Parts: sequence; structure tokens; C-alpha cells
Amino acid sequence: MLIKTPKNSSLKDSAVTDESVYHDRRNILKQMGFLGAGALLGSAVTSKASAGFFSDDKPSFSTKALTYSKDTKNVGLLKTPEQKVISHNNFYEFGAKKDQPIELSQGFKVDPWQLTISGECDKPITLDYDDLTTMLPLEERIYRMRCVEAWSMVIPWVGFSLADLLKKVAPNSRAKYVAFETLYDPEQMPGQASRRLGGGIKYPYVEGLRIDEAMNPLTLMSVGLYGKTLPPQNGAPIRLVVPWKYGFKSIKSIVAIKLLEHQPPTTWNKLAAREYGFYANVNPNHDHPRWSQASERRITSGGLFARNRIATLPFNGYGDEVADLYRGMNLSKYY
Ligand SMILES: Nc1nc2c(c(=O)[nH]1)N[C@H]1C(S)=C(S)[C@@H](COP(=O)(O)O)O[C@H]1N2
Ligand SMILES: [Mo]
Repeated sequence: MLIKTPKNSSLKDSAVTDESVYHDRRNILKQMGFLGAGALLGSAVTSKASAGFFSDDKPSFSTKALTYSKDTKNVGLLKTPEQKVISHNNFYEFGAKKDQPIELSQGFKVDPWQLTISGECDKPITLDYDDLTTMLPLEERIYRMRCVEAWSMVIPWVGFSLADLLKKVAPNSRAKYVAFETLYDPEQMPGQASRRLGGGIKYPYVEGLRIDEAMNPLTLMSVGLYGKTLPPQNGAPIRLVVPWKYGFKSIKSIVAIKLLEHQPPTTWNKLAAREYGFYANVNPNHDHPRWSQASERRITSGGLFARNRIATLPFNGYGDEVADLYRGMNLSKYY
């Protein structure tokens, strides 16, 4: 059998992200004792775990073509190349380094899958794998994605509005918040089995939105990107995308959605509340305690032009659609 490990060329995260920036975020984990020095320098997990998953640099997961209506509004945005979208990831369940998820997630089983939607609603449901791509019409949405670490991409997602999904379960008047939960399966997710690999996060990864944020038409449940089903490292088979918030709100590989009366706990807020709030709206005027949020590195094509520093926009450029949700709120207090 021919076994290859990925070549450095297209996968190396240092080519697309300023190392001082993303190492900074993980520095707090190191201070808290979750990451050893080895983890920061590049760790040992790789060659064995990736054996068999790569041939000719191509990951071996299979994706299926989706049928969807094309985005006609955002075609002017310069998209991040697919190869970068699927190889530079934050998915701590598969390792806290950018290049680990693509290596460590390729055996991830997404079919069968169950997504349960319950809580404060009249018609709770459980969806299986096929329901995710067939129960609602799929559309493409080309969105900017801004990570709290000050890098960003433009990604053509395929999915449906969370609002359309929630309408199916008929939320009741006590439904003020929506909580989301990622699969917990340490046998498949090595970061859940190893505190060091998983960055010290207490799993399962959880997220939440206010009900009006969840019902905003921009809020997307994504089942694909670049016209195909999601690769595991991007959150297969279904993940949230909230384009006006920092990337960590866009929780991956979701198994549970609950309508709640009270604000739910969220993973990064539990880990470092001073650094990561519940709202996490992209805000160039509210710096992270350890770095500026005024600008970002847009990941575009490789080579010379990969390092594109651009100004960060309030609400990531979606203010016209969402600023009203926060009228009268002090966004420095509710960061
Ligand atoms: N379950 C889970 N969801 C997650 C994360 C994670 O570690 N675990 N990382 C978040 C962060 S920090 C970002 S920036 C985005 C990255 O999405 P992408 O890899 O598809 O670009 O996923 C978010 N969703
Ligand atoms: Mo992120």
C-alpha cells in the first residue's frame, strides 16, 4: 500500500496565518497548563494518524455534490480557495493546531447521524443524515468568516436558514435562547480523549444564540461548501454559520439544538470569560485583551499575495442586516 503524508506546500498554516497571532490565542491555554511546549512547536501526533488518509496530497474523505440555488448577491467577494478552506481549520476536537483537523478527522463517520431539536417548542424533532440535505431547499451563501485570532476567509457555504429549521419545531413563548452542542465521541475525536491535543476545552463544545439572532435570515445551518457536502474538518455533516460573529460561535458537527428560557453557557466563554464573550460580535473597536481587532489577515490565494491585511468591519460588514438587534446595548460590556 502506498502511504503518503501531506507535503508542506499547500497545507502549512504559517503560509496563511501570521504565527504570532494564532500562537497568542493558544498562549493562554499554555499558561493554564493545557498545552505543553511541544504542542506549541508542532507536535507528535501527525505521521501515524495521517497514514493511509492521504494520497497525492488529497485527503480521502468523500463528499457528495449538492443541488442548491446559487448566491447572486455576494458574487463580488473574492473567495478563499477551497484548498485553504479545507486545510486551515479550527476544530479542537481534532487537535488545536490549524493543520491537525484535516489530518485527524478523515475517518470521521457522519452517516448515520442524529440531530435532535427540542426544549421550549411544541413539535420537537430528530433528523437523520438524509434529512439534513433533503428537508429544506438548499442555497449557496458566500460569507466572510472572521476568526477571533484576526484572520478571515470568504467561504461559499451551502445550507438553509436556521430560522426555517426552527419554524418546523414551533418554538413557544418561553424560547428566548438557542443552545447548540457538538458530538461527544472521544473514540472518533482524539482532542476529546487527550486534554493536550484538545486544548483543555471541556467537551462537548457548546454554543448559543439569542432567539432573535437565531431567527435572523443571515444565520445559516451549513451542510456544504464549494457545492459539495462538508468535509469533516469543516464540521460535517451540519454546522452553524453566524457571519457577523467571531468564528468560534459557528459550532461544528451539531447533534443537539435546544430552545431555552435562559442564556446557555458557551465553550470559549467558560474557558476565558475576559477574552471571549457570549455575544462575540465582530467589533474592530473592542480589542481582544491580548491583541488588536482593528484589522485582519484575509486568506486569499497562496504565494506572495497570501498576506492581505485589511480593516475589520463592524459586525464583519453585516451591520445593515444585524445592528438593530443590539440597539441600546453597550457592545464593550456585551462583547
Ligand atoms: N465543535 C467545534 N466547533 C468549532 C470550533 C471547534 O474547535 N470545535 N472552532 C471554531 C472556530 S474558533 C472557528 S474560527 C471556526 C472555523 O471554521 P472552519 O474551520 O470551517 O473555517 O469553527 C468554529 N467551530
Ligand atoms: Mo476562530
